[in-house]
Amino acid sequence: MKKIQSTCNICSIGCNLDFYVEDNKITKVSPTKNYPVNKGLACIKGLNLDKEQIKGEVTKKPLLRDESGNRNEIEWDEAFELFAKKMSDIQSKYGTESVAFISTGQITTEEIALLGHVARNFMKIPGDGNTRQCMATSVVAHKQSFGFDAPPYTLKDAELSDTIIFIGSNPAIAHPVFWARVRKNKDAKIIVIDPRKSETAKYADEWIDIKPKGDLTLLYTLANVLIENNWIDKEYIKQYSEGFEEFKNHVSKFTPENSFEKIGISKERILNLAKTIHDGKRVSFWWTMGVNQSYEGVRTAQAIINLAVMTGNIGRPGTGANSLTGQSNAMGSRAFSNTTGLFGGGDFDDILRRKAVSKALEVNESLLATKATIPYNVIVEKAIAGEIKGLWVIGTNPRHSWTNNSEFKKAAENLEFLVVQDIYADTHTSKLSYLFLPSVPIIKKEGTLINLERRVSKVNPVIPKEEDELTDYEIIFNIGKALGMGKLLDNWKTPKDTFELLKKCSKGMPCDITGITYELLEGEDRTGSGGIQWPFRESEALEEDERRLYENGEYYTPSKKVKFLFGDISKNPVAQYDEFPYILNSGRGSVGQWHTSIRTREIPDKLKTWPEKAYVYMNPKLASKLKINENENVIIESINNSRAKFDVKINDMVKEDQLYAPIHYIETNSLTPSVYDPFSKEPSFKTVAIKILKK
Ligand SMILES: Nc1nc2c(c(=O)[nH]1)N[C@H]1C(S)=C(S)[C@@H](COP(=O)(O)OP(=O)(O)OC[C@H]3O[C@@H](n4cnc5c(=O)[nH]c(N)nc54)[C@H](O)[C@@H]3O)O[C@H]1N2
Ligand SMILES: Nc1nc2c(c(=O)[nH]1)N[C@H]1C(S)=C(S)[C@@H](COP(=O)(O)OP(=O)(O)OC[C@H]3O[C@@H](n4cnc5c(=O)[nH]c(N)nc54)[C@H](O)[C@@H]3O)O[C@H]1N2
Ligand code: SF4
Ligand SMILES: [Mo]
Repeated sequence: MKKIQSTCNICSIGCNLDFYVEDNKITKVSPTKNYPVNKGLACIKGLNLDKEQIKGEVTKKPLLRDESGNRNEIEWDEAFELFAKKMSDIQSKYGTESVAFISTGQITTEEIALLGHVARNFMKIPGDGNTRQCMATSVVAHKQSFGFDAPPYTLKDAELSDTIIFIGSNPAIAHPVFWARVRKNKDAKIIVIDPRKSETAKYADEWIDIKPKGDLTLLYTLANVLIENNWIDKEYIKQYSEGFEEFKNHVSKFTPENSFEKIGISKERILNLAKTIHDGKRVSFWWTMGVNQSYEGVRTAQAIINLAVMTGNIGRPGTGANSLTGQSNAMGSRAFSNTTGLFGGGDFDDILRRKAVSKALEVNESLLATKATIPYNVIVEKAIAGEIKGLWVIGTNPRHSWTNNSEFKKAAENLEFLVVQDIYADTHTSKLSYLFLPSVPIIKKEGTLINLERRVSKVNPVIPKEEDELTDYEIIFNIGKALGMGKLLDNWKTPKDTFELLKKCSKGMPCDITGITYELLEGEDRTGSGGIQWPFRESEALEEDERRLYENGEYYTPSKKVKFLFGDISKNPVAQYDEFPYILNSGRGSVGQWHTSIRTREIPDKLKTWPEKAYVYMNPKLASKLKINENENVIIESINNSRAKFDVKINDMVKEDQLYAPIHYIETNSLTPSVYDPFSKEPSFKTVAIKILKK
């Protein structure tokens, strides 16, 4: 029996798992004991990675739709030729940018980068990722405030904090292994800011039951109270930040008294919370989708950064303004996808970076993409308008997960050529495809993933591929060949080749990985096989398993100072009013459920604890007012004018005027709006006005 260590590619924690293999079959999966991230822990999803693909439609050869609408297997070579011909024909007929892709944070960094090379450099097409629905807000907030998309923390900071504040974050469900580490820190005070009494809020010392989207007002009010009481770190502000005076002036109008209506938190509780932050010696702030998925997400994330900076809670053990990522490789896609920045970071019009990247890739500068992509929402809008005619979807299921999801259906139906590349042929999106390209799952792949604390870790093939099976890497490579890339693929033959190219691209950047090699990551010694956080430069020695950024107070802005950024409070474009009197909130349902429920199928039935059908949580008082019984099926209509049916689960985790719908059912996103943050273009999924109709 062989033991092979590899990285879980489901959530952003990036646990390592030991796979025991006999006769090319996985006999057992257990969490790697000495891996610094999970230290012998794992969740139900990772532990069932061996059950991949038991349920659901799987093919080894591509599927092509015929005139009567049936899908038939074709040979791989035929599929690559067809892809190249169709996409090139569309581009010559309607223009280069009439073709686009939508990718994912759930494949390896090498695959993401090769896609960036083939599609963005060579095809010159726009392409975005599902990370737009998720991390775009943090990315923009980091870039503007810190000067680079570089989250400050290492996971150990949660163990070292004396005060831990979660804002719009439910790690008990969404980041279970991290949550287990948080809970080990018995001395810390845990505060949860969430309109809903989430599983995390239930456990916390204090639940700040804020009104939905009251966060920006609350954070500005807290900043004002801290300033007025002189509970700030003047020395840190002076030495390491800029824009504080303007910020101070801006927040001076946010008093506990006049904020009450917007946030529903009393003056006493606000003062208490400010005092708790002041009293804490090591305060860490952690935010996730309750912040990012908002029409004012970027400014809210920056308000969290401002609080950490002004109280000196950044760059020290146990502190930080820390954005938790969701998918296994969102961080890889952020640094190396060639969609919103060059490989390794830097704007497309940055002359020096263009030179460095073209040199690293050994290509002419004119090959590099010349501008950032149009965002996801614009790709969908352009497909609906008929300006985009060809779309390549990889490792994501937008027919289910995109906001106002019938818009994606409209887009798909309007396309001349929809290609879907997934490990399952029967996702809602795969089923819409004209050409379906099957890829193998992570257990048959090689490459790297980057977790939420910037840790690069190795994915190793656990069992071999069978005949006709291809990895995403091989599929994308062969598409490049069929498109006629020729010599432009010479340096990209294997994932390892690509990793070496990315290292060169990252040289001198904040995400420098020049010191990392596959060999080091695979090494038996503790350091390398524990994954390595970026930055890790050539000839650097790895002394610590856990490293945080900004310890010397230097940031990546031109002045090296962190910026105080802020803005006015906006009105929720889809706020509740008489006709739509309730709010629909949405997010994760349970530890075992994953997004669009495709991979949730991999968990054995006996372990499934969640309902089959779409449901909402409703407060007992509202249920009694509307005379709705447990498990009654109701129709919910949203401000979109869309309707969907949900079973009602009566539960006091939600307030009387709010419902909560897990995202794992396609119904939920039929109700969410086409509303976005103005800077990040991330959908404002979480707060939409609805009404409830009894059947
Ligand atoms: N089991 C499981 N784990 C997952 C995932 C999964 O699908 N299943 N998905 C992964 C991914 S990609 C991501 S991005 C993460 C997401 O991780 P989280 O963001 O932690 O999860 P969510 O449930 O989306 O939302 C978190 C909380 O935001 C709250 N919220 C809603 N509106 C507001 C508001 O206006 N203000 C505040 N303060 N809070 C609000 C919700 O009530 C919810 O409790 O999870 C990752 N982990
Ligand atoms: N209302 C509402 N909507 C939301 C959210 C919310 O909080 N509220 N959260 C949003 C967030 S944060 C996210 S990240 C998105 C997630 O939304 P999606 O990305 O659409 O969700 P998944 O179900 O993870 O889809 C991933 C797909 O990739 C496939 N896949 C897995 N491994 C591989 C592989 O190795 N190769 C290939 N080619 N395919 C693979 C899976 O089979 C699956 O079909 O949903 C967003 N939608
Ligand atoms: S916590 Fe995340 S990375 Fe760890 S086993 Fe579960 S899904 Fe995989
Ligand atoms: Mo996400």
